[in-house]
Amino acid sequence: MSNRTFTMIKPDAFAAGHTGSIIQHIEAAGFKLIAMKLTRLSAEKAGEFYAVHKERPFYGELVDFMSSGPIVAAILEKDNAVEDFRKLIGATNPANAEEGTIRKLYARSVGENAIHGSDSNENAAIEGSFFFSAFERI
Ligand code: 3AN
Repeated sequence: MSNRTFTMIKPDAFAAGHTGSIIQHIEAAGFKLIAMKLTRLSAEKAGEFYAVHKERPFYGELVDFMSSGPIVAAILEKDNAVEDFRKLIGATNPANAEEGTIRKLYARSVGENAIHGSDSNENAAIEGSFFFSAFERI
């Protein structure tokens, strides 16, 4: 899955009505949609998704936020997908994100930062499988 990555439009960006603009931005950058769904994480599922951050001080806050409202989950395809998508979304803290990145445009804070992008090919595969079965991918 080295040409694929996984993304979520987070509850803040969905609630603010930025879903369409963000998808447009992603497609304009050359990413193809392989799977996509509008869904909502329970606190339990959000905790499972972010289990790697369990020991971090912001874990509880992160789980509460990610289960606070609907999200859009998607698998994206492009050459060098993981790295190119991380560049497209910008730094975790929007205050440090470069101009034109999705987080610079739409994120409010380091906690409520609009969008997720997998940080490795391995995690892209794990995260994609967390949300989508083989039948849900084109
Ligand atoms: P990224 O999403 O850029 O890969 P990670 O993996 O370090 O960043 O963090 C995962 C998520 O945890 C972030 N997207 C953000 O929502 C949240 N997070 C990270 N750092 C903090 C922090 N210092 N305070 C609150 N939330 C944070």
